[in-house]
Amino acid sequence: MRHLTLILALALVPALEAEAAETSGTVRGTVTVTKQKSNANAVISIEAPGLAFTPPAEPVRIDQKGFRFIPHITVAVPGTTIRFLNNDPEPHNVYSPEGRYNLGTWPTGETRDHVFEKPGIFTQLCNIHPDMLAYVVVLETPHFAVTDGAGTFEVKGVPPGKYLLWAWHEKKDGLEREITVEAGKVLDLDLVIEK
Ligand SMILES: [Cu+2]
Repeated sequence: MRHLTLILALALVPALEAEAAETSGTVRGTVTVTKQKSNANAVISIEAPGLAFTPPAEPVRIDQKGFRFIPHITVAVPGTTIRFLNNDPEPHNVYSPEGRYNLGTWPTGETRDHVFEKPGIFTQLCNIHPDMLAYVVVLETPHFAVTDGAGTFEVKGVPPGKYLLWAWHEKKDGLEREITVEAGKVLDLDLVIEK
C-alpha cells in the first residue's frame, strides 16, 4: 500500500508542473540603451493596478566594497528592508536626497538597515566618497528584472492579462509600452531606450 501511494505521488508531479506552467506567461527580451557603453542595469517593471506583492522576509543586501555599492541597481517592493554592509577598510555613509534619510557613518564589518516603504527611484550616496552611487528602485509589482551585461532580461510567472511595461535606465527617462501576457506563452520584446 505504501508503494502504491509513492507511485501515485510521483505520477502527480509532472502533471502539477505542467498545470503551473500553463497558468502564467513569460516576458523576456533585450534592451538597447542608446549612447551608453552598456545595456546592463536597465530596470524592467511589469505593472497593473492592484497587483499583490510581498517584501522578502530577510533583508536584501547592498555591499559597500572597493568604494562602490554592489549591486549598482536594486529593485524592491514597498516594505523591503535593505541592509548596507561596510566591506571596506574605511568608514562609509549612506544618504538619499529623494528618500530624505541619512543612515550615519559606520566602520568595517557593520551594517545599517533601511526600510523602503514607498515606491520611487532612490539614489544611494556616501558623503565620504562622492563617487559612490547606487539606486534602489521600489516598484509596486512582483514582476520585474534588471538587464544583464548583454541587455537581456526574463520575467517568469506573470499571470495572463494586460500590463504596462516600464523600462528605465539611470541616464534616461525610460519608455512605456502596453503588453498582453498569455498563459503558457513567451512574449519576446526588443526594447530601445532612447530618451
Ligand atoms: Cu563611502
